[in-house]
Amino acid sequence: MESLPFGIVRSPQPSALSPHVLWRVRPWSVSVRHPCLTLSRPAAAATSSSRQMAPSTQPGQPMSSTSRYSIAIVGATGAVGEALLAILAERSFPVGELVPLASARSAGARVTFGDRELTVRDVASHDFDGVDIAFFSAGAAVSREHVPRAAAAGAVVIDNTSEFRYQDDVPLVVAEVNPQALAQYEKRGIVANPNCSTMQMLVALAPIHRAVGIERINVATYQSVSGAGRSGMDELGRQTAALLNFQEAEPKKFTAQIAFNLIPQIDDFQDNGYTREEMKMVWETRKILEDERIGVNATAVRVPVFHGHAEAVHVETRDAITAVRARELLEKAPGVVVVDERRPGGWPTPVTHAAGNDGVFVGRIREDLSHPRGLDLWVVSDNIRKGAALNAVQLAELLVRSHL
Ligand code: NAP
Ligand code: 2RA
Repeated sequence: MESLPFGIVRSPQPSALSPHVLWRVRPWSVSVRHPCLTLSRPAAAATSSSRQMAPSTQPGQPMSSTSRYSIAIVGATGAVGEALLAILAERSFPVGELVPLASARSAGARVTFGDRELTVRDVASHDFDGVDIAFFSAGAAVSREHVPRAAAAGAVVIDNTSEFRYQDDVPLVVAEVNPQALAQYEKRGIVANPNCSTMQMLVALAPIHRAVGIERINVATYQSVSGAGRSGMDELGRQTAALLNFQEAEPKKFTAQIAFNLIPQIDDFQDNGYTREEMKMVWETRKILEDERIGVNATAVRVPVFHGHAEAVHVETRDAITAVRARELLEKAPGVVVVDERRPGGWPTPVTHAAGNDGVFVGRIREDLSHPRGLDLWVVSDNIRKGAALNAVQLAELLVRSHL
């Protein structure tokens, strides 16, 4: 049995459907939870620097705090929850007790935290009394119901869903961009984690905005199926296997076939013709950069990639900036890894750079031929790590360091 990239295994046994090759899908929801991390693939060009991203602690170094914190993770069996468990352990977050929570469906299941096996409990019957930090990553409806009672019980909630992001008394924080906003968590006991597509874009754009101001952002996203959770990954795997075996690819999770295809709709349509995923980039950019004047025009597209979102970003700045100056700023920016050589392979991709890594990778930096103050960038990052779990853990580190 030969392993191929991204969880597809090729069997030497001929198949009735395909006389030469039998393609099967590894059951990643069971045994390969994060395919990019477990399959052997060439080390990404990025690896040496991409893991050294955090503004608050260096990966692998223990945090200096002597206190231990009681942690709850709601959605611990999901794609983001699993990454939260892994990243808390990797970064030696000072965890005392850790309670993994999910729905009644998963109660009793086991998850791994470092060298510990923990039993998942049902959030509906969980009492948050005594929890210091609660990570919520189980969808907006679950947050709507359970975040207020977790906060009322005294936990500081770091919410990965869209439920509280647009509320004025809840800070929306990217660790490298607006850490100062975190102090506002005291108003409600809640901090919101931005959406993955906004997160990586703003890590890359904040240094340019600080230097010369950004007037307008025009962005097209190329978003991996893991952005839709485990069921998104399952659907791409299942459809790919089916099509390679000359079978039908029936869409269930997505609104059209995703294998070997692109879908120009993520989330629901709004009255203005944009999708909610696109409008999140408008609302969140303005809130995080504290600048209501910035124009954001987004087109969000789902692509048949397992891990890592990519974005073609075109900005119009207030003052002109050269590509050389922008590259200098980005090379010094926390969280950013510049991969920008004008040769084949001199740019980042989801597979070779982002998947399983912490950085926001920026390449194809160039001045826009069609606009006197235009700049183009290609921005790639792991949507589950920096786009969700890593930023949430960075916020917890900042809380512990300065607030708790
Ligand atoms: P996922 O893989 O589908 O996992 C969903 C998790 O939520 C599972 O642990 C599931 O537990 C739990 N859950 C579902 N319904 C529940 C209920 N009624 N009560 C308690 N727990 C329930 O999804 P995901 O990708 O991890 O995303 C989780 C959240 O993070 C979503 O709000 C998503 O928008 C947000 N987010 C995701 C990304 C990304 O790139 N994936 C990025 C940013 C933000 P069971 O095992 O019990 O079903
Ligand atoms: C997606 N941005 O990629 C979403 C995940 N929150 O679907």
